[in-house]
Amino acid sequence: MAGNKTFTMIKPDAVEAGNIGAITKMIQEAGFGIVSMKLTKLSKERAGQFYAVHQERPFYNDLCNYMSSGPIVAMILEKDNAVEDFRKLIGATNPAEAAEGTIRKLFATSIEANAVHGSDSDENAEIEGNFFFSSLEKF
Ligand code: RTP
Ligand code: MG
Repeated sequence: MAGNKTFTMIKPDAVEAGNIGAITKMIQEAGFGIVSMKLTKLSKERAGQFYAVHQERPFYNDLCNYMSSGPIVAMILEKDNAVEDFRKLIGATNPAEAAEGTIRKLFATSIEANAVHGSDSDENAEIEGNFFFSSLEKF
């Protein structure tokens, strides 16, 4: 059975553009509850750890620079079938390919500066939530 938690970040481009409120509203209106939430900033090293799975990819260094370029909002979200439903809500990685009405279609500016992150599995949702939140910050 699919898990009921996922993890997201509102990425630096969307925070910088003033879209924290609009994106959070879309997330809640889509039926996700916010379990944990914080505004923080990743160092390049921490961004590299978070995206370590991509370290052999050509875009890795740019991705780490971008993800550490400004504040982000980290959230643990709750909903039935959370991982899959959240990835539907955010749309394709490249906003040019994202479906109408998705968060990336509305707010992303490029394949890199694509407004939001969404975990790709229940296992990674757990790992990524624990990357940002202590047990005291999770309810
Ligand atoms: P995310 O992990 O952030 O939710 O995004 P995703 O699953 O849709 O895409 P993924 O393949 O995991 O890539 C992670 C992030 O790396 C940046 N990226 N840049 N320049 C490029 O070709 C490129 N490809 C990916 C994006 O910020 C992407 O979300
Ligand atoms: Mg991914």
